[in-house]
Amino acid sequence: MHALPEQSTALIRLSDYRAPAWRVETVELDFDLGIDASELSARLLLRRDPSQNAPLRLDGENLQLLSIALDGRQLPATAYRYAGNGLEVDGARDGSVLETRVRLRPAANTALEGLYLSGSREAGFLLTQCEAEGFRHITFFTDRPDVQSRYSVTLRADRARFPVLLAGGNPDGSGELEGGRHWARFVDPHPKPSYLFALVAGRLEKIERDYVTAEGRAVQLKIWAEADAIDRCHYAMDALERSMRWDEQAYGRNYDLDVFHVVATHDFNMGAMENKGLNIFNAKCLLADPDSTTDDEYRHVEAVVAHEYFHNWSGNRVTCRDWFQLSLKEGLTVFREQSFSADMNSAPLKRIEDVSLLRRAQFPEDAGPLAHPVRPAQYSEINNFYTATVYEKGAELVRMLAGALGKNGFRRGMDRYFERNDGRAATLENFLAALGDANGTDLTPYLAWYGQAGTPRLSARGRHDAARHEYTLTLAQHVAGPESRPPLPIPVKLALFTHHGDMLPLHLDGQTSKSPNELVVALTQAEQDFVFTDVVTAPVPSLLRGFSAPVILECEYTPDELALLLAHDVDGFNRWEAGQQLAARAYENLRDDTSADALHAWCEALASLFDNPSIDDALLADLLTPPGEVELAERETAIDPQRIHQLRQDLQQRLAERLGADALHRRYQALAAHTSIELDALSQARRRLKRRALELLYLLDSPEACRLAAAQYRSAPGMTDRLAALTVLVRGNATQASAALLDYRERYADNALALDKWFAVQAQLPGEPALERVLLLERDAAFTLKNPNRVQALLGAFVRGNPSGFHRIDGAGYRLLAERLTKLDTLNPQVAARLATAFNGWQRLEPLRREAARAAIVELARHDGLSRNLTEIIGSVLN
Ligand code: 0A1
Ligand code: ZN
Repeated sequence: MHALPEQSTALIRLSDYRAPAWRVETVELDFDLGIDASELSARLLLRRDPSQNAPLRLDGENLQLLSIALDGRQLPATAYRYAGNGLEVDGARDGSVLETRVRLRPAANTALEGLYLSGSREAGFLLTQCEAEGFRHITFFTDRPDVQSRYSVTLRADRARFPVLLAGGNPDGSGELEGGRHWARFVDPHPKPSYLFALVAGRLEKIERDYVTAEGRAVQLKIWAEADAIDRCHYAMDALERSMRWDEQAYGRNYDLDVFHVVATHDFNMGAMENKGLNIFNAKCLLADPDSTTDDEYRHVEAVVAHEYFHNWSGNRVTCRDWFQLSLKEGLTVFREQSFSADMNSAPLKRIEDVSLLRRAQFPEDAGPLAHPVRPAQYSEINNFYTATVYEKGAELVRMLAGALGKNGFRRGMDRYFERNDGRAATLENFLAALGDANGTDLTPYLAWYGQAGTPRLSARGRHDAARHEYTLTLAQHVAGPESRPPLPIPVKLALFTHHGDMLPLHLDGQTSKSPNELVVALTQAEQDFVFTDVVTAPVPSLLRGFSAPVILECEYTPDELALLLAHDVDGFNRWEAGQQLAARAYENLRDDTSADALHAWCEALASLFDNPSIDDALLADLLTPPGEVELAERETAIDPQRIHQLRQDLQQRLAERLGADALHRRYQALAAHTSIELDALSQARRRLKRRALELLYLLDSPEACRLAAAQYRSAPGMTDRLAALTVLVRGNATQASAALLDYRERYADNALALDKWFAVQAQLPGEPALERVLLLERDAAFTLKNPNRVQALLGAFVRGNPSGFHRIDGAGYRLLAERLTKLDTLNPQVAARLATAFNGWQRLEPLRREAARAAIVELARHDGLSRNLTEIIGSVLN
């Protein structure tokens, strides 16, 4: 019997949470694997909550039910009902055993949720993706994270076609079967929720390493990939080992199985997945080699490997009670991953990267119709809530808690959290309680952060009393929304500078600070004064150092004050931040045609930093980069993305003029003399600044910059330099661009990840020509809507990474997106829904574009049969 998928758009509410009426104590799964059809027998030992009198109801979607038995007896059709997305069974008791057999169709599964085929029918392999609700596409189950069960899994398959058989847990035997088939069994000693189940079967190669945990457990680390990719797994193996050691040292967390598998696939909806003992990675987050991977991508691989590994404790050993608590594992794990990356690389650069991402991805989300709290109160489709808010803002909230407790206090709190909740499904309240209890403090005021959407604004005003030598800092907070909201606790890390750029010792009543020049004040009310004594002359405050809270700071600095901080702040992040604020003001000078005081101050400050040998090359590259187009748009009301692009170009041109073609040229040549492909910080920094110098030079002398770029393209020792050169040529519409593109297309014809970059670079052609190029590229033999990475590379780069190209005034960009979404949605609803979020913010466009966008979205919404995923996004966006 086939059940039709039910496209219910009913809302699931946090306030409706009930403990499960039925649990599954043990699960035995027995798979007969095949590409077109796989069959699965499941044996569930059921436990009933005696306080609830509910009939047995299990989740199940798109399952072809072959047989069903309860306590050893086949059930007649009258004893169960399978309709829509659930199976109801009569007569089940506490301790009953339910046995079902179902047939699955992996090769026909284009949604990449449940059991599916990666790659071709002939050469590809089978794998599963279960978070959040994929397990119900595999078998009937209580598919919710607060049901934790012990799994034994047996896989059977043809040995020649599926030589490698993997599932989570420890190996528990394997052997031959008749007819060229074989089997392997896995037992996971740790009870787990169904979303952490995984299997992989096919032709895969591996690299291995032995690892001994701090507690003395011998673990085999195995990374698996298809034959053509296995040589690109060594960097991930090193990153994995670093992550494991770091988690032992930083959090005292050890790995807890005998084997740890990691598998790379080219067909994956997200970045990677932390399945217990069997992590599965989108190849773009795992594979790396100098010829096809940029420096930024290397760091990303390291971060994602760490993220998935860290989930073994923050997510797997302690999981979420329900999906509203998603940030409990995601925000926490992103924070842990960020701390790890900061330790492995440069901490200030990492902070700049993270805050840039927050502003580019999360602030716009929080400012538009898709805004939701870090802990949403309701959803229709949970897959739509793997958002920048849950991940990135969630990490910022953990960072504030960690800051409030201090290094040792936070570690104490985390120890308490793991100890109390190990093996359990927890809530954000449990998290705050553990952190607070271990430190004798009440952190519940922070819950307010989890419950409200929107980016708070923090306004700061300083007043100096020359007679009393007092400096009063008035801080106030404001969030758009219901007036009755309680104030949030906002930690503001600050320092005071003299006009000579020296830090002042701080004297604030009742506050002690470890460092005499820096302290954290906590704003807990709507408005508060902080009075500093012994301040002889009016200081320049450096506020929110290290971005101590995820807010928008409003402070009336003069351009000279920002320039002072840009020149002297010792906090690398705040130095950059002062530069960003100043650049935004310089941008406004150009936009509004007002006095060029900020523009002048920005250019002068950067010109002197450009000649300052004590500044790290990578930081300098970041300082020389103004806020991106998306961030600049956030400051406007009637957004014209093409004008923003042009103004930002003008702004950079002014900077380039101030630095001068000769100086840029010299700096470029000096950096180009280093040709190492090493990944050490210095080499990466040089490549970054070299790229920036070339981009700025292009704005002054495009023929010369294109000549240098073409030469750099040809002689590049690695992908960072090659892609940087290609980007300059393509964006600059250089005559050398087509030869370089042709060369690249051929060179990487068999390297999907490198080819993705070829699509993305062209999709980001500025302005009107981008759309034509996208249409052309869609006809390339390598383009397909079936592969999420390829869709992301072409359509994603166009609609999200290219505002001036996508937001055409004739609305053609919007119509293209709407049209492609209807096709994509029939193949892969998750990917379609994510792409559709590019419509977010259309209400703030200038009137012509606004109307064109609205018309395209309304037309899209009229389509019949859209998925629940896409329906929810369109519905919210139109609101
Ligand atoms: N938990 C993963 C993210 C993830 C979520 C959903 C997926 O399939 C729809 C896949 C991965 C992480 O945070 O890494
Ligand atoms: Zn995660």
